[in-house]
Formats: sequence, structure tokens, C-alpha cells
Amino acid sequence: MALLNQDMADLFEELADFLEIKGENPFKIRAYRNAARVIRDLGTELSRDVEEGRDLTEIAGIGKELAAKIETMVRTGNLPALDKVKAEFPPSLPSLLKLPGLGPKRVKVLLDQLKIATLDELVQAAKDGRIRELPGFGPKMEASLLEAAGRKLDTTVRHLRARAEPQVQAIMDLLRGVPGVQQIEAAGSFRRAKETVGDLDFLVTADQPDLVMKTFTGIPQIERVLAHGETKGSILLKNGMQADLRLVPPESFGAALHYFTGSKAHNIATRRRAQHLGLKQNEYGVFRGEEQVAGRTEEDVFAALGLPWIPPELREDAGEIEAAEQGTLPTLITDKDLKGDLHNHTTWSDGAESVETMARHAASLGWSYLAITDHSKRLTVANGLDENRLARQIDEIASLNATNPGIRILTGSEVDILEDGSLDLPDSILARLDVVIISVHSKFNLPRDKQTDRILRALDHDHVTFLAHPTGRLLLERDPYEVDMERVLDHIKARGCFVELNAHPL
Ligand code: DGT
Ligand code: CA
Ligand code: CA
Repeated sequence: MALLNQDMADLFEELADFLEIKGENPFKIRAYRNAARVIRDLGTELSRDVEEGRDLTEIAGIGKELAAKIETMVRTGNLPALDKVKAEFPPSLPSLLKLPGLGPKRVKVLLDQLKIATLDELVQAAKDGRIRELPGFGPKMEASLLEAAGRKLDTTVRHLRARAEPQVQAIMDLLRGVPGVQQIEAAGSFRRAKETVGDLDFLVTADQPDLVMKTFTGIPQIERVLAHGETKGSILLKNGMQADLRLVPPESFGAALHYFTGSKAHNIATRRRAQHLGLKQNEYGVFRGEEQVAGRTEEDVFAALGLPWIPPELREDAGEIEAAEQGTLPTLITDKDLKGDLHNHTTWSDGAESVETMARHAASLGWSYLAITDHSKRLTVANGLDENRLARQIDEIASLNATNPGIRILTGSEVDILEDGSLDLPDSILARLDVVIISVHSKFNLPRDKQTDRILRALDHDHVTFLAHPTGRLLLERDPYEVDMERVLDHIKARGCFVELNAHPL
């Protein structure tokens, strides 16, 4: 298994960062950034293209030199040009580059002027008030860097689910190809569909366990092997993710899958239940005395406990065992249940596609509606729409709907909630929209009662359809703002509005 597109894009991006810190030719740097973007958006995996002998220079933005570098990455898992330039700098520099707000330009300033190369040094300098004096920084930047660096230092590393997903797929594909492999599953928080994952957990049954272990510990993306035994292996990947593999006998696969899917709290609860039933449950099976009564499948394990199978997403000891017992488990929604989407940005503000392209794609998914809800004017960085531009967009949508695009395009706006709870666009234009979303995009650090009042006041406006991203958090990057969520939800209910269930990867 070679590198994934996203990994190669990251390597090019990192190469561009280091060349920029070094002060290299801007055209060269731009070419690498451009290549990263092209690779991320490709419809096919480059590793396969290389394997099939495709001429990569046919791809727009990929010249001879880039094509050769891609082929090297596919073959070796490395980008030698990056290793070379990285070696000229302290090895801790990438941890600085990963902080929100710190691009190569600022990292260069930190390094050149204050000799800062580690998170610890950054925190110390920020505490001493030395960061604010640097050109292009200031006290606000200093405070946010201090906060971000502190967060990176004191939490164990987690990863976005969206980043883990292609990695999991690639490892599953690789292991599935090993002769003699019978069953394979990704367990742990990934299977429970948590929004972030700590490490990846794989379970396999196979005729030739040693061959599986050898393949797993020999994958190209590996940084190093952490543990390597007969039935258990652990590796660290280049992208910082850790993966555990366990080989289990077929008669225990279901029990192991249940155990290693977790959560720990759920496991403790099912084990207690087993004890009440005079049984013993562990990762090998469910036992009555010495006799194994279940273990081959998860369904068997649950059945032995007198329960229907519980979807992994619910296994948090949050009432799922009681619900299973009483036959009141909810039916989880899936992407097949989607009938449309009420929150979309287009090239009118900070989106990547036009209204028409978005609508055509949504129609091809079989959806029946799509709301266009670009940003409002206050968000100038996102090219937010004022009344006039929004009026023109309403016209564009009307003429698109008149062409029978196979979907109902709804008009809308994602309107900023201003600090005093007023909205960023006047009622006159909001009254013309099908969907009015209100969002907090500024003043995230108001005191709890002020923030709550601000949102309640915004909800009091006529025409509001729903409150977007109600916590304001960015996973692994920004904490939720302080707000009395109970009061907000009560008010939403009282007003007959809705609240967004935000499924953006961040
Ligand atoms: P993560 O990796 O931090 O996102 O979370 P998980 O849930 O994947 O946790 P992980 O990888 O440490 O362990 C996988 C599962 O194995 C976990 O969800 C439940 C089970 N497990 C691990 N340690 C224990 C334990 O000490 N007791 C019990 N009952 N189960 C455990
Ligand atoms: Ca895990
Ligand atoms: Ca684990």
C-alpha cells in the first residue's frame, strides 16, 4: 500500500512551508502548494495511477518534476526533497507550523528573531510577553498562540475522524489482500463513529497470522513499530496516527469485536449485566463456568446477555443497554435518509462551487431540496453578501428553478449574530428568504450570560429558521464558547425554530 493522496498533498504542503521558511523562490513554493491542492481534489488515488502506468503530467498543474516526485512517494513512501530541507531545521518545527495562526512566515519570524523552535519555548516567550512585540503578531495573537500551544502540550494527540477514515480504509484494503485473512474490522472509537479518534484498532482472523503481522508492521506509511508480538502489534504512522492490530481466533471474533469497540464504560456495564445473569464476559467470549456460550459474532454475545445487537454509535453507557432491554433502541439515521441540505455556501461567498453546480450535484444524489445560504456582509473575509448581492442571488436562484433543475433550490443566508444580538441583514431582505440561518462568528469569549442573552435575542427576530453550529467549537482547535445551552434549546423550542446538527469534519 502506497501513500494516500491526502498524505502526499500534506508532504508537498510541508515542503512548501519549509522552503518558505528557508526563503526560497516563491514560484517554486506556489507550484508545490498548487500541486497539493490538485492532488487533494483528484478523483482517483495517485498510487493506483502510478501502478497502472498512467502519465501523471496529463494532470493539470503536474509537470515532469512533480510527476517524478509523486512516483518516488508512491514507491518509497518518502519525499526526499522534504527530508533534505527539514534536516536543516530543528525537528520540532512542524509542531509550531500546526498551530492555528502560525504559517511559515510567522514561524520564520519566531525562529529568526527569538530562536523559538518548540512549543515549550513558544509558551515561555508568550508568558514573558515577548511574542506581542514581533512584527505581525500583537497581544491578541500572543494570547491565542499561548492558548493553542498549551492545548497541544497538555492533551494526548487525537485525530479528526475525517482524517482517519481514508487511513482506516487503506489499512483494511491492505490487510484484506493478505492470503488467509477471513475477517477484518476496525474497532474502537472509529467504529463508534466518534468525531475524533485517539488510535486506530484493527481485529483480524486469519490462517497465517504471522503473515498478517508482517504486512501490518511493514506498511510504507510507517514511522516506527511500537510493539510486535504474535497476536498483537502496534505501529506509529508518519501522519502521527497510531494503529493497533490484534489477531483473534474465529470463535472469539465477536467477543473481541465487542470488547475492543468499547466504549470502556459500555463494556463495564455489559460485564456487570453478564455477572447478574451468572455469566462471565471477556474479550474471548461469554462463559458459563468453563463453557463458552457465545463469542463468534457480536449478535451472539448480545443475545447471550439477553439483548438485541446495539449499534456501535450508541455504546457509551448512556442508556443504550436499558433501551435495548426494553426494545426501544432508536433507528439511527444514515446518509440514505438525507433528503436535502439546508446549509450550503457557494462561490458567492466562501464556497468552492457555483449555485448551479451545487444544485446539479444535489439533484444527482436524489435529493429534493438544497438551500443556498452564503455568509452575510459582516464576514468580509468570507466575501459575505450585502442586501444588494443577496437580492441578485435570489434572482439567480429563481431563474435556475425556472429551468426545472430536478431539485428545489431554496434561497437563504447564514446571517451573523452581532454582539448585541441583532442580525447582520435587515428584516426586509430576510423576509424574502426560504431559510434564515443565524450564527455566532465573532466575540466567542463573551461571558456566559452575555453570550446566552445575545443568542436568545437573535432568536427573537422574525424569519429565523435555525441556529447553526450552536457550540462554536472547532474540533481539536477551538473550544466551545461559554453558553447556557439548556436555555438556548428551550428558547429555540419556544420560538418554533430549529438547531443545526453540524456534521462538518471540524
Ligand atoms: P480512543 O482510541 O481514545 O479514541 O478510544 P477507544 O475507545 O478506541 O479506546 P482504546 O483504543 O484505548 O481501546 C479500544 C477499546 O478497548 C475501548 O473502547 C474499550 C476497550 N478497552 C480498552 N481498555 C479497556 C479496559 O481497561 N477495560 C475495558 N472494559 N475495556 C477496555
Ligand atoms: Ca482507539
Ligand atoms: Ca487502541
